[in-house]
Amino acid sequence: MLDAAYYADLGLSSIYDKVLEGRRLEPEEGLALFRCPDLTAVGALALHARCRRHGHRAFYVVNRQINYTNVCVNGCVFCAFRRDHADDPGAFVLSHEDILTRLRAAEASALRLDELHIVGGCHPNLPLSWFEELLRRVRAAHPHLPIKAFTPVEIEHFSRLEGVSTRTVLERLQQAGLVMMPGGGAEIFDEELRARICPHKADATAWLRVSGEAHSLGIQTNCTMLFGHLESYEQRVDHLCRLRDQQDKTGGFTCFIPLPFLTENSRLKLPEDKVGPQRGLDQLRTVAVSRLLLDNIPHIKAYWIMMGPKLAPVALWYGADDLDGTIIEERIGHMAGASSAQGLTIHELEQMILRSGFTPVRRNATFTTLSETASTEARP
Ligand code: V47
Repeated sequence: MLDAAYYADLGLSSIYDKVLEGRRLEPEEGLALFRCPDLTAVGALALHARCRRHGHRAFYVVNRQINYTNVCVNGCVFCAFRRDHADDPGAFVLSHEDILTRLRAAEASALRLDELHIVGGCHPNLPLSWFEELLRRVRAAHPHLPIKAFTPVEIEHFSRLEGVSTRTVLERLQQAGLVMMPGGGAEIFDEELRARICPHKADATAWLRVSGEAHSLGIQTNCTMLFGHLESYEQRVDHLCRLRDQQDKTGGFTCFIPLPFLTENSRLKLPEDKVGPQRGLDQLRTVAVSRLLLDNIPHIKAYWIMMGPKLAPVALWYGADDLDGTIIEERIGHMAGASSAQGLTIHELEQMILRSGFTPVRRNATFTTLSETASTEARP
């Protein structure tokens, strides 16, 4: 498939050369990849870049997600998870005890967890001390368990509520046990579109600044892009390049997760041409272009909850190297119509990876390798 003459016919000669030599692509080249009529040609380049970094290894994590509340002051138009007020139907806030009970049950059934992923809405009156105490109690009860918690949007919200800097918030949470931050809330950085879909949320500058502050404190973070809604290819490329620029400066992004927009129960209605079966192909293409443009971010996640358990492993052939994990309970995607299960077993995740021709690697929250299962199946 990696035939120079074929890429020349597609008008992608310089991209082909750069990918094979491991050189950086320009934004216009990212755009050309989004517009290329042959998705498999784009995928083959992304596979090359992915295998250069990770060979045929594919990562997963034994984790538990906890959403502590869905009450949120941001009112993002696309979000089906949020409730605007604490007394709205379906609104919830978990107590510390609820969270610890869920964790105990998860550890009892899932052997040993290697990541606890905690995120929630921006609640109008949970003070920073509530989160510090939560982290301390989790750390006391589960000292081995790496805690990945709070997006840059939540950090910015805690800082505004508390009247202290985002840096101080990060330092206090780090003291209490935070080791890693998830990448949610980035949505799409373009200011004009952000003003339409999430006008009250921390803006692009704040999101990137908080990520950089976390990196400077030694907290690794992830990053995301919500796509497949109203954004153009130009806005996707702009988003990816802003992440790449930030990474050049502060270097702490570990994994990028492209999140395909799920439409159910959302107030954001899509035009006719944006819905339909071609969306799966667009997801594979977006994974591939992300792998090719984000030359300085080590991992690309095909999040099986949002992409679905059939398409996510296919994305391993299009540049992704991680599928996320066992999860156990997920709300954000499921309230927006995700038809995937709530969780997968270790066996199911490993089989998914093996059947796709890759070698499963169990990792923890910060992507430290814990164990590798030898592949028994022939690779296509
Ligand atoms: O911030 C909200 C997105 C994110 C919808 O860092 C939606 O390892 C699709 O960020 N359709 C939360 N997406 C999930 C997230 C995440 C998940 C797994 C791992 C990591 C990580 C991060 O989900 C939100 C928002 O960008 N989202 N609504 C929707 N209807």
